[in-house]
Amino acid sequence: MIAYGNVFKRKADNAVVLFQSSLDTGLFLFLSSKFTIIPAIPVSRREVAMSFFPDVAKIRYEGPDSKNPLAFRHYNEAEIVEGKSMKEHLRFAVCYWHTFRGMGGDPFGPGCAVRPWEDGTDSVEMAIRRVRVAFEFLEKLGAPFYCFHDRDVAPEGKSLSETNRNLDAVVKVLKEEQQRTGVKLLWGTANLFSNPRYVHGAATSCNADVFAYAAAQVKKCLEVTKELGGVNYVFWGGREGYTNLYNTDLKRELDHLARFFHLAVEYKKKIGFTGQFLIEPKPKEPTTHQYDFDAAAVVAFLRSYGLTDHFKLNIETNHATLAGHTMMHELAYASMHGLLGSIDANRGDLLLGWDTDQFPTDIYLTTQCMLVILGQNGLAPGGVNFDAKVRRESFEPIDLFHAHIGGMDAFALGLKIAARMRADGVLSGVIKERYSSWDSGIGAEIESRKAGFEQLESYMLQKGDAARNVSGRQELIENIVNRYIQ
Ligand code: XLS
Ligand code: NI
Ligand code: NI
Repeated sequence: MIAYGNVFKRKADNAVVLFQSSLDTGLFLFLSSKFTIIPAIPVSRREVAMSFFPDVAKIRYEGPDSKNPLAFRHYNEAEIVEGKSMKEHLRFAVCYWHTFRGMGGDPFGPGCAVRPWEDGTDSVEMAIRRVRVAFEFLEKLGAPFYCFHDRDVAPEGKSLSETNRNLDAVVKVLKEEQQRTGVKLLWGTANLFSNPRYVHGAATSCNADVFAYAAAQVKKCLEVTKELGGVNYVFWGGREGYTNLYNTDLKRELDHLARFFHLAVEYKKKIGFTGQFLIEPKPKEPTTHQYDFDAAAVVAFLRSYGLTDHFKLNIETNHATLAGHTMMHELAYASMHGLLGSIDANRGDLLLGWDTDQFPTDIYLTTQCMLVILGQNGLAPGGVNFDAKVRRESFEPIDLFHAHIGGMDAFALGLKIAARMRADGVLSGVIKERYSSWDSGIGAEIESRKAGFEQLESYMLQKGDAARNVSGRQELIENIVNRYIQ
């Protein structure tokens, strides 16, 4: 027997009613006269019975006035902004590690998250069930992408070959679920930091065997990412860095890191993987001096080692702030080099000094992100990945929905605000005016390389002094920005 969905809206007052089991035809016909059926997708008895989030229906857009906590107020995936749908602009991804593996453990206590589907093991069977959980979540949320580390999705075995077999078994199910739901892989990545073998780093380890193991792991992860149609591949240098220079050969470690990336590029070409390679900067944690400190350090590294044609950057908010920058600065810096590829959307806590990976809710932040992203005509093939976790105190499964709905809405609102500001030319006008001395006269001559030191000296000797400066009007501009943020 097939029931047509398990969510109904009462015609009389529009109240949403959930039916958690399948219905027989008589009852179904009776209900149809009293209720509007929300999802028109047939749901088989088996799927309804297997639901891991039985109290949550597909999250829908209800508009800014909605008070339904399980609805979008701003993310309307089909809505067109600057000629593209919100879905295409934002390319939202859910991360596997925090959302499906995070249990809320911290240095002071174990995880306390309630996840009824977990059986407490790290078995392949559990990993496969978790894939079903993940895809039910993704489907109900309406996020078009997900991201994973190899070790999030499948457990490590006793040897590399057993580990690879475990991964293959889970990848088969991931593929099946991708096909069933249409959800795609934004990026895959290898976890080169959790296992004790990576204590001194992976590509930058003092132990050459560890470099070899990391290479084998990335090789496999590239194959798997290709198999799943991943459109990017991320390198986050988890333990690539150092704590003490007395025992560290800085130059040798950085040369090894570059060698590792060149080998990855070679292998990517060899297997015909067409996804974009991304490096994710982070300044501290776990090591004191992370090599990929910030966007500027990564750009300089890529340039020094001839890698700029093969890599872009995946910029994360909380990493930007740990580096003493704003997210907007990091995005703009990567973007001006043509190297902004994707973002890890989250936020830190102003009062805490570590990577708290909270969900983004600040509209100034999301507006600033979207100003840079729209300014470079989008992120594709990259996207907006929520590398974010619910607080330890938010331990129920429903909190995962609240967190993602809030993050998606914050970005959708930021997108709308940024587009309105761009349509009115508020900031572009300010910047154009501020730099107008470069558009003609001596400014244009400097930019077009017509004027050297001698010409500049005679120009100034003749003029006597520089033209007077004008106010930067910072406060006025902030007030104007505030008119848009509502
Ligand atoms: C950790 C990083 C990590 C990367 C993927 O701080 O953000 O989650 O995004 O390895
Ligand atoms: Ni982080
Ligand atoms: Ni990240």
